[in-house]
Amino acid sequence: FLPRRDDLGLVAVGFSGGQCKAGVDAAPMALIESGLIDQLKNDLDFDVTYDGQVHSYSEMIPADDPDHRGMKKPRAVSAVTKALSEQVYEHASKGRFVLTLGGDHSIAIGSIGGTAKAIRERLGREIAVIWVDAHADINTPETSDSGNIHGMPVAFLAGLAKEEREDIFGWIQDDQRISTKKLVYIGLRDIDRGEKKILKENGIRAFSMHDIDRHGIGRVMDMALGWIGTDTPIHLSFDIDALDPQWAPSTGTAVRGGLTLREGDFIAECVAETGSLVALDLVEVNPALDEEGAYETIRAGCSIIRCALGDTLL
Ligand code: 6HN
Ligand code: MN
Ligand code: MN
Ligand code: MN
Repeated sequence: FLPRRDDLGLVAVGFSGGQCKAGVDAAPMALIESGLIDQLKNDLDFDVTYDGQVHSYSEMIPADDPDHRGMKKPRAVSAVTKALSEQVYEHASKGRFVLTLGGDHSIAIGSIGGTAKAIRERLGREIAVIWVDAHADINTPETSDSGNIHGMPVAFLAGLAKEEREDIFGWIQDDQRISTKKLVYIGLRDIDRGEKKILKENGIRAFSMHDIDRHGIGRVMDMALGWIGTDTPIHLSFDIDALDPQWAPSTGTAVRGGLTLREGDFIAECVAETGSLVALDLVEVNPALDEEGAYETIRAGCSIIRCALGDTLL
């Protein structure tokens, strides 16, 4: 069921509306300017299908976008993720591996929605999602303290949050949704009260930094991949703030006590080893924050992408 080993669709999304800090929209260009596409083509031998654009989908964003159920910029995030889901679907339904460069983490509504639908149609299979992050991003509009939608994508994808209005995520259909049973978190260390309750009530498998300290990253990856099971198509959504700020300082919601650079790469390598990875998001790099650290943060992002694509495996 795997995408052809050498065929990769790249989608660059310069969107920051899921949170309040400017600059995260500049990440795709920064990653590309650091040489990412050449690495994919020359070092990893991929055929890269890329339209050469960083999409902001600004033409889709309504001028008037008042808060709704406490959500900030709900129509903007909804319109952007809908357009992105169609682009990702296009690539995935043609059998391409899809790499989405964010942007803040709200864009995963589009990238994962598009992958889930394409894999269902093409293979009749439900995807698993590995969410690597300091945060669980599973707030509903009602449990969120911030109203920032980058803290909610998993709730919308899993159907824990729903909205009737077509212009505010009402477009999300069942075939774009994911199962909480096939969702695994790695790296958590800053979870809101309401999110803890949601994780518990839904029996969601989560490996926090505490679990990584206790068992080591090797055992944690065995357990995480064991939970998903073999032969399940995997979408890996990697928030750069999973890494410790020592390695990735340029991000909007940095939390100390995170993964080392090697642990981040190791997670990506283990997922690559399964041979089941169908799509990858790299999100929340913000080169405008901690500017001295931006180069290191971008380098860490590129490294994770290469590792997830099997570059470092023998
Ligand atoms: N991210 N839990 C906090 C919130 O605002 O809901 C932080 C979310 C961070 C989201 O890092 O992708
Ligand atoms: Mn996140
Ligand atoms: Mn995060
Ligand atoms: Mn918090």
